[in-house]
Amino acid sequence: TNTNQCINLDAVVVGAGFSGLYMLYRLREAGFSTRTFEAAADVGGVWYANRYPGAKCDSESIIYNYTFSDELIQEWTWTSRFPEQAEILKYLNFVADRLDLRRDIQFNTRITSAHYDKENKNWKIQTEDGTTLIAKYFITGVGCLSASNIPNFKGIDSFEGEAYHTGHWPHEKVDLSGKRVGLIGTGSSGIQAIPVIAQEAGHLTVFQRTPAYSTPARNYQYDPEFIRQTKANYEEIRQQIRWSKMGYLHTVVNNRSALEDTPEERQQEYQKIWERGGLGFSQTYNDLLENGESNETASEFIRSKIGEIVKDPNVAEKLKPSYYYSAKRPVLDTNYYETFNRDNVTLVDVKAAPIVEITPKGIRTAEAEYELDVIVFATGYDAMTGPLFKIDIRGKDGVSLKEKWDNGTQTRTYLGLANAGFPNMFMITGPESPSVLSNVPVSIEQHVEWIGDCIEYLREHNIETIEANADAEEAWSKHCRELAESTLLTKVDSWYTGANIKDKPRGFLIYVGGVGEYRKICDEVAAKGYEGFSLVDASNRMPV
Ligand code: NA7
Repeated sequence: TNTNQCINLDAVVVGAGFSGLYMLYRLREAGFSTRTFEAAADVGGVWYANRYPGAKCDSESIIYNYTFSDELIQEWTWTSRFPEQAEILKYLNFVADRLDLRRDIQFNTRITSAHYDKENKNWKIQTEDGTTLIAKYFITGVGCLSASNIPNFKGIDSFEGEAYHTGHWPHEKVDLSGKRVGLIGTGSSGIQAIPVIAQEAGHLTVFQRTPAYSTPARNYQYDPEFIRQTKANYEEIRQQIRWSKMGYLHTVVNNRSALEDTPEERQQEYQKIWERGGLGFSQTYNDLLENGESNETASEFIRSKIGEIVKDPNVAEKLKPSYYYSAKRPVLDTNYYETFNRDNVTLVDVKAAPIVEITPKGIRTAEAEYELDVIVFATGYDAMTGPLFKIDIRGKDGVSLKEKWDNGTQTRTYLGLANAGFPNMFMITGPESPSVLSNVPVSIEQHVEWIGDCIEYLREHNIETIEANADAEEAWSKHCRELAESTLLTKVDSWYTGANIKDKPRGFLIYVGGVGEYRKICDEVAAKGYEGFSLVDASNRMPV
């Protein structure tokens, strides 16, 4: 092992997913000695880990990639509208090879702590295998949905069959044929997995606590002519997504309230999007996320579709959600509701009769016991703060990020990028940035480029440390909370609010003002010489 080894670097990056790969490239190209550390055995981040049956992305392929390099755009060709996990992982491997990134990535290496050393103005970072890294900059690319959540069910360790969380699916194929499979959770992961597992399993029992609003993905193979045009016009696509509301193409279809249309007109609009497929549904009207009455028109449309598809009226009723559409993460599916018409699929409502315990033989609810060979936990993630809290990050006063944020009750960041008290540390897709309320690669690119430009600026101006000011941080957090409060997103329990994790404080850790607006704000901060930050040079002076 590497015990006691000490390595000096300009920058340490955590994670080799979309964020860490580009951050490494960006800094290395600018001449900074940089190393990326990855706990897994290879590149890919969440796309390395999420190998459950049916795993795919809800963003369209042609915009679910890096846009900074025309070579990468021209040399890579997506096969279908919505990319499957294996294809995204292949893409990230292609990027790692094409940009020759692997030589600066250390795999199978978890970063356990990062402590700022006030005397030496650098970060002392420990790996699990005992190596100490000394770096001027510490940058996290740990993702927002990478710390998995398995509820602490009574008896969970007593189960004698196989058990898997969707986010830690084995690499070798799991044989489910003929088996009695129980799946807990009906978020995006569960809803993607259910139709695929149902085809293989002997019997599938779905344990649903809260039904989701799911709409058809309508995946299809790309036509070569479409790909040719996309590549030829990519610069236009790039500009469009960078300045859009959510990092998607053509986000708002109708720039008007749902209530301005007649019921018949609304029905037509919703039907159009239902047939087109994809996430566009929440953008049919511009007030679905602000106005409860408008929202109800979309919610009711989807409920009526569930009623049409699912043959057993009792099952259909259980599958119909009652909260605001899109206030929880909207889901895309392929044959999800249809799957409940199969003879080998049973829906169990665990809101009505909660799971009491896991037994050696299966799952026992308040009403019945279900004997199972396999349990699939599609139970989600400790989002946003969870991945950061897995590392013991301590700032200049020895206070940990977890303490500073008072375990999440006082999460405060500046621009979702930086923290007062934590000099020379940056977070890619940190709390209070657009992150998961956007097509994430677009948000990642913006953060990486902003951080890269900032570090270059510091070098040019001989600046030793950059640190967010407490008042700027306070103002940013307040702004984020106010924006979120003006929407329906804070009115429903979800992983956006932290309500899915037992004892996690409720908050709203995403900037909802939009990707384009956010980019503008970040650019202005930089143009004003990093307004809201304190920059200190080597002789401890604030430069003029
Ligand atoms: P989600 O969306 O958080 O879904 C988790 C599901 O698991 C959800 O239906 C939960 O019900 C359910 N759950 C969690 N704990 C329990 C317990 N204790 N009992 C019963 N059911 C439970 O995670 P996903 O992995 O599907 O998706 C995460 C994101 O990754 C996704 O949105 C994309 O952005 C990518 P609940 O709704 O909490 O009642």
